[in-house]
Amino acid sequence: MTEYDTVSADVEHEEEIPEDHPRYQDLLTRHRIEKGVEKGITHLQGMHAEGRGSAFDYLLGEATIPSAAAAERAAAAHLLCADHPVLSINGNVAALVPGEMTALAEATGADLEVNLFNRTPERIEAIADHLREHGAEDVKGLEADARIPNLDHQRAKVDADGIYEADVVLVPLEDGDRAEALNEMGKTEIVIDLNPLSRSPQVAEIPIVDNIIRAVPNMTEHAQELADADEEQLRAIIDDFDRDAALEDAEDRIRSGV
Ligand code: PTJ
Repeated sequence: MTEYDTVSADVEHEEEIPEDHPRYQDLLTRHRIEKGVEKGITHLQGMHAEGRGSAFDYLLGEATIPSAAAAERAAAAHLLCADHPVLSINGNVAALVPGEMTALAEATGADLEVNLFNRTPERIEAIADHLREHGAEDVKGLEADARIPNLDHQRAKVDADGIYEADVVLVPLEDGDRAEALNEMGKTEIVIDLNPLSRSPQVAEIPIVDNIIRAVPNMTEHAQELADADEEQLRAIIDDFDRDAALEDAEDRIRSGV
């Protein structure tokens, strides 16, 4: 199949997308976001976010570049070392990688917490149900009994025994203000974002410039492989990772196309 062969716009099930299509991952991603909007999980703004991400991914060659692979390993090590790791879920994350986030939570002992930019009780419930349908047992974010300081009302709502007290938080596809506010709370932030210039990866201790549909399974694989590693080995992986070099490398790849 060539890049110019088309796939019907009204694909009902993702299995109908041919895996040998050269833009398979992009078509799959778009399809999942559309389904997410239809199910009331993903906000319409999530489509714009996806379009932006897709453009960066195209320029990165739709592949995990080596600096992102190193970030994914360091992120897995951080989650394994943490006292209380939490994986934050928004409408795009829930639509794209519900089962994969559940598997990562299981491999690292992390909690899953729904935390939305455009928060409504209906979306929170729909996302929690969707995660449960994909194997999640305990989903946080419904209590919303604590607030992230210095952030306006809806976006600041978190669970007191979840993101609020977490030491390491994975915040994928996040808006910059919230990432900065979490950073100011002193949390170790792991950010997945295809735009290396976005404020979220810029403030993260571990910025992962990769498509979330590749990044999360990669992190789970690392976590499974490192399950028996001791703290010293995990800290060595974390210390070896250079966040500034990784951000620079991703930007170079996007600008140069090499
Ligand atoms: O579900 P809600 O209400 O919490 O809203 C979620 C969105 C994503 C709409 C909201 O957080 C938002 O508007 O985010 P931004 O500011 O558009 O940022 C999203 C970032 O994610 C952008 O920098 C995109 O490049 C990046 N991105 C989009 N899709 C992917 C991605 N990064 C990795 N993988 C993707 N598939």
